[in-house]
Amino acid sequence: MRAEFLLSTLSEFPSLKDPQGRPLPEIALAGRSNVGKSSLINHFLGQKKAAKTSATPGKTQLLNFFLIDDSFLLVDLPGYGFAKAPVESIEKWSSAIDTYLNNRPSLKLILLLIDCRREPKDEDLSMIEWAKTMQIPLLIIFTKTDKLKAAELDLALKKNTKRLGCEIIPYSVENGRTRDWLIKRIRGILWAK
Ligand SMILES: Nc1nc2c(ncn2[C@@H]2O[C@H](COP(=O)(O)OP(=O)(O)OP(=O)(O)O)[C@@H](O)[C@H]2O)c(=O)[nH]1
Ligand SMILES: [Mg+2]
Repeated sequence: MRAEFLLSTLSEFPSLKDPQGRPLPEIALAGRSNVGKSSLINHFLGQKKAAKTSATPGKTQLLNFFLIDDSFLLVDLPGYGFAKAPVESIEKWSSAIDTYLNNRPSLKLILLLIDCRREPKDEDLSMIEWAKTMQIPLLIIFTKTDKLKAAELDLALKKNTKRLGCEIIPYSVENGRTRDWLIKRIRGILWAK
C-alpha cells in the first residue's frame, strides 16, 4: 500500500477528489490515547514512521491526513482521555475532532481502537452511539492482542461483540496476522455498491 503524508492540522481539512470529481472516501482512526492508533497506521501501511508513535500517551496532537494508493484518505486523530495534557490543549483537540466528525461527508468509516486488555470506556461507547446516529459504519479494532493468551482474547472478543453490537477485528502490530482481513473489510465498506 502506498501512503503519502498530506498534512497535520486542527482546522484546515484537505479536500481531494477522484478523476470523476467525487471526494475521496475517508477513514478515521479514533480511540483513547496510547491505544495504538499511530502504530496501527504504520503497520497497516508497511511504513515504520508514517505516523509518530510513543510510549507516552498524547503523542498525536493534531489530525494527521494520509493519502493511500491515491484512492482514499486515512486520518490519525488525537487520542481522547489523556488526563495529563493541559486543559486548553484537550479543549482544542476535542473541539477539532468534533468539528472534523460533524463536517465531513466524505467520512465513510470509523475504526475505533480499543486495547484488548481494557474495558471499553465512556468515550468509546459515545463514539459507537454517535456513529450509529450518523449512520457511519464503524469497526472496532482490539489492539495489542499479542499481550493476551489466545483463550483470554477469545473471551474478550465474544463478550464485547455481544455487548457492543459491533464487529470486532483483533490486531497486533507484533504479528500482523489480521492485516489482510482488515484490508478486505475496509475495501468492502468503502466501495460497497
Ligand atoms: N505489544 C504491542 N504494543 C503495541 C501495539 N500497538 C502499539 N503498541 C505500543 O503502544 C504504545 C502507544 O502506541 P501509539 O501508536 O503511539 O498510540 P496512539 O493511540 O497513537 O497514542 P496517542 O497518539 O497518544 O493518541 C507504543 O509504545 C507502541 O509501541 C501492539 O500491537 N502490540
Ligand atoms: Mg498517535
